[in-house]
Formats: sequence, structure tokens, C-alpha cells
Amino acid sequence: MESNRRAPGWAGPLIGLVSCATALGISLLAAGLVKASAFPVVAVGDAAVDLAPAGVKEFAIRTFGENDKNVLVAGILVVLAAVAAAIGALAVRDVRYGTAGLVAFGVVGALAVLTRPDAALLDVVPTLAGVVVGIVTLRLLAGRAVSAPPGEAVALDRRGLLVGAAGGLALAGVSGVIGVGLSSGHSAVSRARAALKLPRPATPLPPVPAGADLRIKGLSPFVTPNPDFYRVDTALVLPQVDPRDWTLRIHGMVDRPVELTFADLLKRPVVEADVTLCCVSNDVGGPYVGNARWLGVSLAGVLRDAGVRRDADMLLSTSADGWTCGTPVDVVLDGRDALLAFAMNGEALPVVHGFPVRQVVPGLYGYVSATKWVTDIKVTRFDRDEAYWTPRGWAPKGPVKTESRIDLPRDGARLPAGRTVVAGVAWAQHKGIDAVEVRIDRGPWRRARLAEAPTADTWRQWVLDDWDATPGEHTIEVRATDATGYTQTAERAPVGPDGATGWHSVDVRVA
Ligand SMILES: Nc1nc2c(c(=O)[nH]1)N[C@H]1C(S)=C(S)[C@@H](COP(=O)(O)O)O[C@H]1N2
Ligand SMILES: [Mo]
Repeated sequence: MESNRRAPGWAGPLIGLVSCATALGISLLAAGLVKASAFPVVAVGDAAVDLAPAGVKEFAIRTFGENDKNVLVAGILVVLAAVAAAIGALAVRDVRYGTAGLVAFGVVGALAVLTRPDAALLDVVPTLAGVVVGIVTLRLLAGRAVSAPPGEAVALDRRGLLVGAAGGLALAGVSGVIGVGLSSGHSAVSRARAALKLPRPATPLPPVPAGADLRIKGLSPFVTPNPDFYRVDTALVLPQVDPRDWTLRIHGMVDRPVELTFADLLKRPVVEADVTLCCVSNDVGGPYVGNARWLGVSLAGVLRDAGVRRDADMLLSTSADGWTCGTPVDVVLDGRDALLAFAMNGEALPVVHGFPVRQVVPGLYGYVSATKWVTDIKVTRFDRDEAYWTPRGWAPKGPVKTESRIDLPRDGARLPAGRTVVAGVAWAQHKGIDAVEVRIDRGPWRRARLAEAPTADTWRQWVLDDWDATPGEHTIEVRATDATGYTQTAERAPVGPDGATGWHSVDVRVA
């Protein structure tokens, strides 16, 4: 009798997978209505990002680059699918086990959603809705797999099961697509962004001097176009912040706490500045550096209005999604172009780069200065508060280290013999680059020609136009000297805890 009642091997996993798919589809739909980051898979991923040891994150960034988030979500879905198949297999034995499995899923999802820094109680709705629909689906389908009353010979209701499974998948697909559409449209925020009229700077910058860009094919352009600008952040789903709802609270060790609206911000004198931003996770020769013309207001001006107390030494800024960043007060107040920026290269900040408002501070790595979607600045002390990356093994302070990179020729390139252009960029923000030298096969250092740099806050292109490449294998190395007189040393340091050092080198083969 018992053996008659057993469904074929594929039925259980199929039932589990379809139930899980409907759960995800429905919760995507609900997340589209509530908040995209309340989709439990995203919340579990966000929690994994926050809980992962620093070494794992570094490995992920190094291995998967800007795809690290997609790889994480794919990994979670694979685990989910395996567990769902197992739940289905249990459910055809006893549907209570399957139900319990889905409830356990729901508990994990709800915990992840509710422990996010920006969580609201309503955020649990997508998880709940998904689990309820998943359980109903599971019970319906499991009922098809063992369809006969006890005591009678049973045949699996194969047709019923397959029709039910197809129905479940259709439901999952349709609700999922609608949900994704709802959350990616964010029509209010993208409309507000498109409608934003950029104010004119009090003292507009002259156009970028022609001499700043050597216009060599394959060399990083002086201004990095927004779509090419690197992206680094912990957000699996981009915060959608409507400028009409945005406020910036400045509080803590200040005489007069303030809360600015976006309109308040635009009333202040507008500053324009060319600033090169770079990431502490950028290894020697790496891609996480870019230069833009930013438009914003003086962060120092806003802080002075609030009245920073003498013994404060840290700005703890927080983003709409709860990420935090610690910036030295003295650096922000020393007269450099530290900005609350709302535009980048002539357009409103792209959402991925922090719309509506982000911080930009020349001379500091992004993790200690460049808070995107910034909504809160607490004036405090380094010995009282810690920012996101500090307990994860990164230095509390992160001044940018003088660096240089060879863009041309590319590592591993095969080149014809003869005159060859070697070119790249070098940066030492707020100090400035004074010299770049190149050497071939550990020969004598030769001075590269420098492009213009409008200020000390940007990177500087360099070129060596007259290398006479001879057949064979060659190693090209570069080092920069900044305006303080410091020359990069060969000493290799990893990216953690406070930025990589060493000379970038490329190997080429000349025919
Ligand atoms: N809200 C938020 N802001 C953030 C981060 C983040 O994870 N969340 N990462 C910082 C880091 S590490 C860097 S290097 C810069 C990168 O800015 P970009 O993505 O605009 O290039 O943003 C900074 N601002
Ligand atoms: Mo970074």
C-alpha cells in the first residue's frame, strides 16, 4: 500500500520548486508595492553583505568586480532552489514537513528584512505574502501527487500535477514581472531627477582646459563619462530618494542642529569643482577611480552654520539605506572643495551615484568621504563613533595614497616594433602630481610628459611618446611624484586596511 502511494522521484522537487517560485513571484509583486529592498532575497543578500567577513568581501570585489552583487544574488537563488526541491520532496511524504520548511524560509526572510538599518514593520509584507502563497501552492500540488483516498490503489494525478505546476509558474512569472516593473520604474524619482533644473554656480569653472586631455585612444579621458564611472557600494537595490522628501539632518556636537530640505540646499551658493574620486579597494593598476565635474554646495559652509564644537573631529554621515562613513572634520573645514553634490558632469547625479545628494571630498578615499544618498550627518568624535567599514578591518581614516597607472599599452599586449606610446593617469588628490616617470626593463627612469591639471584635486594624464620598442618581452613600470615631493616606492601593500601601494607594471611582447 505505502509503495503505491509514493509519487515518482521528480514530483517532490518539482512541487517544491514551483511553490518557491510562486512565493518569490508574489513577494516580488508585494515588494514592488512596498519597497524594492523588502524583497526577502535582497534583504538576505544585504544582510550577507553586512555580515560577511572583510576578507570575503575583498575577495568578491577582486574576483567579480562590479558584478559582485549579481553573483551574490545568483548564489542565494541557487541555495534557495536546492532547499526548495528538498522541501518539495518532504511535502509529498507529509505535507506538514513541507509547510514547516516554507515557514522556516519565511522566518529567515522576515528576520533579514526587519534587521535592515532602514527597516519598517510594513517591509515584512512581501515575505509574508510570498510564504502564504507558497504554502497554498505546495498544499494544492502535493494533493495532486498523492491523490487517492487511503485503502484504494492510487495513480499519481500526473495531469493535475503538471497543470497545477504550469499554473503556479505562470502566476510566479506574471507577478514577478509586474513586481520588477513596479520597483524599477520608480517613476516619481526618475521624473523628479529628469525635471531637476541645475542651478548656476556662483563662480562657474572655466571649461576643462584642452591641455588636460591628451586625447590618446585607449587613455582614460580626463573627464570620466557618467556611464563609465566606477560604482562601489553595499546596496543590492539602489535607494530611491525623492528630492521632495529628502532632508539632511546635521546634529550632534553642534551649536544649532539643522535640517535642510533640497530646496534649502539649492538656495545656498553653488560650487563647481573637478574632483577625482577613488576607492580604497582599488588595487595598483585597478579601475576604481574616475574624475568628474561636480556641482553642489560647500559642506564646510553648512557645518559652519550649524556651529561645529571645538572638540569634535568626525562627521558620521549616514545614507538613506543605513550605510555610514566617518570623515575627519579638519579635512572638510580646511578650505578644500568638500561638497554636498547634486550634479555630476552637467546632469543631476545618477541614482547609482547618490541622487539626490552625495558627499565629495577631494583627497579622501570614497569609504571615508563620499556618502551617496546622504541624509544625516552627526558631528562626533572618532573615539566615540565608528563608521561601517571600521569594525570590518579598514582604517578609520583614509587619505588617498599617491598612485599612477599605465593605460597604454595594455598588460599582455602584442605590439609591433618601433615608436610606441606609453600613457596613463596619476593622482594625488589635493596635493597634485608633479612628475611621472617610466622605466622599461628596469632601466633608467625617464620623465613622462604631463597633461595640464586645472587643480590639485584631479588626476593628471601622462605620456611617454618616444619609446622605441625592440622585439622581445618588455616590462613597463611607472611611478609618480606628488607636489609634496613624495615619490611612490616599490613597496607593495594590499588594498586593506588603508589603500594599496607599489608601482603599476605591464608586460608586453613586441614582434
Ligand atoms: N551610501 C553609500 N555611499 C557610499 C558607499 C556605500 O556603500 N554606500 N561606498 C563608498 C565607496 S567605498 C566609494 S569608493 C564611493 C564610490 O562612489 P561611486 O559609486 O559613485 O563611484 O562611494 C562611497 N559612498
Ligand atoms: Mo571605496
